[in-house]
Amino acid sequence: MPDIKLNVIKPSVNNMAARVFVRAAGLDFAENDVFGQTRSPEYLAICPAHLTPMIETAELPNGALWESCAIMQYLSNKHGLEGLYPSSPEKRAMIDSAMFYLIGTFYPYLARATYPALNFPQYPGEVGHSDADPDTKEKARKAAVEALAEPLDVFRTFYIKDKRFIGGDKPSIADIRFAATLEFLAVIDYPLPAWAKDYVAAMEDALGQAYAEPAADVRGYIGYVRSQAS
Ligand SMILES: N[C@@H](CCC(=O)N[C@@H](CS)C(=O)NCC(=O)O)C(=O)O
Repeated sequence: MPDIKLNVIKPSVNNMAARVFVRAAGLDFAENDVFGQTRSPEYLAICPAHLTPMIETAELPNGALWESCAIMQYLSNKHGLEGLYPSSPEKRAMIDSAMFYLIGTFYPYLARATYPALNFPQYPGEVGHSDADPDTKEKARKAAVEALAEPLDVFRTFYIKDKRFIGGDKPSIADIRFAATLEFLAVIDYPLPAWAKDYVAAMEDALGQAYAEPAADVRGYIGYVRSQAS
């Protein structure tokens, strides 16, 4: 029986991050597809936040852990994955900062910009979740698309800078989280700058099947929603 049970929803980039990570790290895992089951009494009993990705292991105090970045940090710590999550305080600080910046600033704009096209429910607190009229929601969505460019460029100018990846020559867990996130922008035909396209290609090149297999599920879903919309 594998060490790690990873509960996933395959079209999601939050899940893609964890799915790429366990493959890239060569961990012993089993994926459990919980599409449509995250609000069942059984799932809620384990994960009251009804979120994926979520790992289950008896070694954790409450038996479960969610939040993609926390999962990658925990498993890196547990298995001593120095390459993906270096223990040098300075290198680690940059990786942590990039992940917090992504989750706290970049992703909320990206979710507001893309979730309507993906047919995903909005993040809590988003205008899409409120009783605002459709025009107001569309205005907020367009404003989020506009707002994406600035934090996106921060990844280039600050976190990646003159290196290949946030992690340096090799991808780190922050790179896995960032590259996976960029995948969703295809659903709105976001004009990804050349550097970002090259970056995703470099990630795919560096990680091979570990990246390609989970990415295919996200890209397949985007292809499906786009075919339904046209
Ligand atoms: N910040 C979280 C976001 C997780 C998240 O939003 N998961 C969604 C899929 S994209 C989910 O599992 N939703 C199911 C539900 O709320 O019932 C992470 O990075 O893991």
